[in-house]
Amino acid sequence: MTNDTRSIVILTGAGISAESGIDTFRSAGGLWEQHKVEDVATPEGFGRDPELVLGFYDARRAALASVEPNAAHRALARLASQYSGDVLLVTQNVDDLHERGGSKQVLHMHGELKRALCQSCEMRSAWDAPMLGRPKCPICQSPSLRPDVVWFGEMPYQMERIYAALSTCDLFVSIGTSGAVYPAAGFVQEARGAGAATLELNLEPSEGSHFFAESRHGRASELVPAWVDEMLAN
Ligand code: BJW
Repeated sequence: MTNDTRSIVILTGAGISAESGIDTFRSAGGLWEQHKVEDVATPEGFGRDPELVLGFYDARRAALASVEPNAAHRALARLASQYSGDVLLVTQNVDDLHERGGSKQVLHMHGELKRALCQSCEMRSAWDAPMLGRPKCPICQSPSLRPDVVWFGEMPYQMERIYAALSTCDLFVSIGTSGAVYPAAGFVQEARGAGAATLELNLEPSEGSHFFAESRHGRASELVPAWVDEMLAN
């Protein structure tokens, strides 16, 4: 966060979308109080009760139509378009609010609600309809679609690219994530080990707060635009 900062990696989690009206996972009343994580976010849960899992993701996909990006999403888009250095935006979120907030390049390490993964041909495609009725894969016509999201026990997407960016960045910023889920929870240590400055922006101290050189606590819609203003003023 000095004038020498050229390359920034930003990690976002559910907290950045909370003020848009999307439930987080681990807060009181959050998704994991409404559903057992092992039932809806593991391949084993999907194998046991695919209808439950498809219905869970159908409802969350449909809910995207009634939410809007907030000031934090828009501020990150502004940073990426105006900052003179490199900005890599990595999100754990499966919503599309970064894109709708103006971000052109978003790396969705846990997949996307609006994409389907065919378990038969293993191809991925854009998808914006319910999956409960077992629609056919647009590529192979098999009725074998699942949401293109990363469940526990599965490998998150584009890890090589993320670790490469973490190993060379000057600043790592974590926004609105509990630091409870790996490998994302370990990014701060990777970046720190490579000599980067580290900053947490979260409602409250996360599980990994002590790993960050600096933490700011409050609502993402306030903290993120203020931090972006600082970065662009430097
Ligand atoms: C605000 C706010 C506001 C609120 N403003 N802030 C033991 C040790 C270490 C690891 C493991 C272990 N046992 C098993 C593992 C591995 C496992 C894991 O991490 N388990 C943990 C439970 C311990 N991980 C995996 O299996 C992953 N795969 C893997 O590890 O592969 C092997 C591998 C090895 C080496 C390299 C690479 C890979 C896969 C994890 C997949 C996670 N999937 C989910 C579901 C995705 C689809 C869906 O959305 O349904 O991803 S689970 C869920 O948690 C979702 C989220 O992306 C993820 C993180 O949640 P997030 O974003 O942090 O949300 P919350 O609710 O937890 O926190 C919100 C935060 O916001 C809070 O702090 C609030 O305070 C804050 N907040 N309002 C600012 N207004």
